[in-house]
Amino acid sequence: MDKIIIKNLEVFANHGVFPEENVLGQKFVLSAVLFADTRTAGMTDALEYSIHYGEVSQYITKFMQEHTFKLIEAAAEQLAQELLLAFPRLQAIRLEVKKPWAPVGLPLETVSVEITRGWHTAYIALGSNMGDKQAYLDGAVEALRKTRGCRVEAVADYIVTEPYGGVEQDDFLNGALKLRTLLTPQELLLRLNEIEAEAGRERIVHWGPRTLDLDILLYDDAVIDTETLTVPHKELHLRDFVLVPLAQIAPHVRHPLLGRTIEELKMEVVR
Ligand code: PH2
Ligand code: MG
Ligand code: MG
Repeated sequence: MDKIIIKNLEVFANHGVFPEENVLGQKFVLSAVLFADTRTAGMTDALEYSIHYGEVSQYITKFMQEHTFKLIEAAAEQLAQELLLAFPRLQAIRLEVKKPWAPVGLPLETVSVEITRGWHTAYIALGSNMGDKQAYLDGAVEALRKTRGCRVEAVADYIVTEPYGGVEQDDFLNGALKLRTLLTPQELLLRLNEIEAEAGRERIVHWGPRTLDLDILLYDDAVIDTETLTVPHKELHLRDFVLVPLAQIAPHVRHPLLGRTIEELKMEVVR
């Protein structure tokens, strides 16, 4: 991807673990690589299609002056997040925070942290088979819209489906949505669990009736297998109640392990 680069912006600020640092202040030097598509700006010569590096520099300066963190890790993390939220064309950022006068008592040139953060694309499955099913699904979409660092970009039509998996229970209402997010997969999972809990979700019978079920189907091209999280979702390719809504919003997206598109997977399951 294209880059806009800000190199060695000096800011006098008060971050540090030692109380003296918070009072006296010192010099910080920041560099940022802004990942964004500059093609349209390049072809039209119009700033509105790009990111104003002057505004970003001002934003960085103000942010560093107005906050006091102990760690440069925290300064970098919070600043990267704020920039990604404030500049819509910014896809990702590599941010370096240097502290050349770090009070270590030794003649080092500088210390620094460098992080890369950015927007990710996740697809979430929604399901409910208790109470006001539509209200539970709508509530989940709304809760994600309001979550900091989450942007709901598409919501598939809900469909009524028969229970799958052998447990005798009421029909489901199922759906899927596309999310742009700054959260890591684990953070996203915790947020989804919170939203389920707020909807009164109780885990009594495995695969049993539920007010609200939110599952991560895909997260970029990530392949994750931990105790608490498996991505892509283990049964994504077997379930028509997932593939039908997902194919409506992501027909050409490819399953990172099976190498088939969602539309292809759907055609194999829905006959
Ligand atoms: N979810 C399950 C088990 N069975 N059946 C349908 N139709 N829809 C679901 O969302 C569903 C299910 C476990 O997550
Ligand atoms: Mg589920
Ligand atoms: Mg679940």
